[in-house]
Amino acid sequence: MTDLSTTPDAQAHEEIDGFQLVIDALKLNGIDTIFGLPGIPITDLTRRAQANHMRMISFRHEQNAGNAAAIAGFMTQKPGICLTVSAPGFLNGLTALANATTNCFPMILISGSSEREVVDLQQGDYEEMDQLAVAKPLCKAAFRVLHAEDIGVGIARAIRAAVSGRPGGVYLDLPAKLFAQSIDAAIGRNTLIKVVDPAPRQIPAADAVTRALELLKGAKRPLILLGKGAAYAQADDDIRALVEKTGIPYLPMSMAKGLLPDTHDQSAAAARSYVLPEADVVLLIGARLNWLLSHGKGKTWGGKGSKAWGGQKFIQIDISPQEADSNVRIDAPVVGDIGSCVAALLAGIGSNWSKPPAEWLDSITERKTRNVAKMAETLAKNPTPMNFHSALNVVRDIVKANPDALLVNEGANALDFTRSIVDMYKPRKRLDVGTWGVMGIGMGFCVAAAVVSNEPVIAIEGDSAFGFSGMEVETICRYNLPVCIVVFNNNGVYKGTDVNPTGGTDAAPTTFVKGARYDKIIEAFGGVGVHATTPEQLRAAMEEAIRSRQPTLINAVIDETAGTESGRITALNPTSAKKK
Ligand code: OXT
Ligand code: ADP
Ligand code: MG
Repeated sequence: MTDLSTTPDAQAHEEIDGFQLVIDALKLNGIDTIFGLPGIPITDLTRRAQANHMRMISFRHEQNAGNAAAIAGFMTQKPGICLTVSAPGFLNGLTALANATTNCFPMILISGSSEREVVDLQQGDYEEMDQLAVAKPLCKAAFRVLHAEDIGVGIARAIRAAVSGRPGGVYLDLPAKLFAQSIDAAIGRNTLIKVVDPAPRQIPAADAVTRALELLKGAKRPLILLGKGAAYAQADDDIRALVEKTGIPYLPMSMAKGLLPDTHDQSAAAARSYVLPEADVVLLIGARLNWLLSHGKGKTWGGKGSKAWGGQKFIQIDISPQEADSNVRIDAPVVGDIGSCVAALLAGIGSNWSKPPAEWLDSITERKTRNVAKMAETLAKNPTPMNFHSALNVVRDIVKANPDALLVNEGANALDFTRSIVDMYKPRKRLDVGTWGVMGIGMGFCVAAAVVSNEPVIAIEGDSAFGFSGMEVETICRYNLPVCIVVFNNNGVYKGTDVNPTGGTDAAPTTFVKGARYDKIIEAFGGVGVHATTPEQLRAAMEEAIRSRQPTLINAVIDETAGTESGRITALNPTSAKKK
């Protein structure tokens, strides 16, 4: 290209193109990382993002880039950006966008798209698809930008939609023609918007706070439930103060583990099935009464039938005013951001709040002690082959010794046992399958966790779960990320023992190649592969992975008979009503 910038005329007409405006708009808003996969029409955008000192993390499949963006959003409260090509690339990213929206993670999926005129007349363009229409029902908001002058507004709207109120996924459609448009540089730069206060605080109404405190004060068996909204809110000190000043026992949902250390005296996690039905007043902080909490009713909550109310009164802190009453009556909704709501409750509590009755606390301690002792006994066993417990006993120690490390976790048994066995010590360190129980978040989450935090990342992966995103071990090696993947290899989905009932040669649907060596996969890309058949080997390999910060994959051989169908959620498997 001829450099005309020295001539006075060219100076007067300095131009800026759509590529640069997108990059400048993101950077202006403090976004410094893009997770994506190049191709028409966004290849140059990926190159130029890198040339402009953005971190451009290139994946092998868009779904993993999308999952990375989503969890980066959860960790940072800034929208994670996923960049894809049109139609198939967009669709690959869309699953992650929908999952982000379901989990209330802020994320923006930016996809290039084909020529509007051709797409709208369905004339068969390259990768033709009306992406905006497809995305709309699956995300919080969707926008398209047609003119370079509107890029600033488009990105500002996407950022606000992703992080304000209940966070979620946003789709931004950028047609191929937009990137090449050039406009006067000064005018173009002037169109960019630095979003002021993108997630404004939402102060709860004073009467809502009073109502909640009245209810809590009258409780004989109060319980606090912390959800991943509480972890997202980054109001860690106030949440801890609220728990400690009231003396109320609390239960962390999976991704809220570590908000207070799991070893905290007031944690009732080890007495979950006792406290849920017994509690009389439950304070929900950033947790929905969805399937993970049995919809707030039924036997889990002491109800007489599967849908019967257990008699609890609920206080619910949530930023979404529509969340209350979605499953059972909420007697005291407190609508606002968690930071403001918890601060308001704390102010109302003052210094002479009476702790819950000793009878309630003692009965919880008794159950906890019993369950913890039972667990310790199981963990101390050393069977051959390893089972979930003997392997997780090692992981538990390693996480304890490295409380800043992030723990990514997916699978069924590999998920459920890890959740209850491995204690977390710090907020937002446990990243898992979330609201959908989705498989495939593993390697995307690992990449983002390492890129965002620069801390070591440990992934505990069922062998099935790992398969959904396994090719990203190349990405992990390429960026030399400090990720230690442990594949709990029990030869299948849930377990490896099913057989084809016909006696035919096809494998049973839940089983994989027996004795597979997942460790060999990472060796292909220069990472460290370890085959571990004993807790000692597993411990040595994990310690070395954390010390060296080398990408590592440990194939941990687990007894193929040890798992349960669907892990802890066996009851959700439909069984035929047909009489045999
Ligand atoms: O109180 P009780 O006595 O009940 O005891 C509880 C606690 O009190 C106690 N506890 C403790 N005891 C002692 N000490 C401590 N510290 C302690 N802490 C707790 O332990 C128990 C259990 O506690 P928990 O877990 O808190 O309680 P509970 O009752 O389990 O809680 C209920 C739930 C619902 C909140 C909880 O179970 C939960 O969060 N569950 C999430 C479940 C989930 O999301 N599962 C993943 C989905 S399963 C299935 O869908 C799979 N698929 C299909 C598929 C999916 N998902 N996605 C896609 C895209 N395609 C397909 C597939 C393919 S899983 C899967 C792969 C599986 O195979 P893998 O090879 O990957 O994995 P393996 O199974 O390992 O082979
Ligand atoms: P879990 O699965 O851990 O129970 P959920 O995803 O069901 O958690 O619930 C998270 C809730 O937190 C959502 O209802 C969401 O609206 C809410 N939330 C997220 N961020 C905030 C925030 N900053 N302030 C208030 N509520 C929030
Ligand atoms: Mg398995």
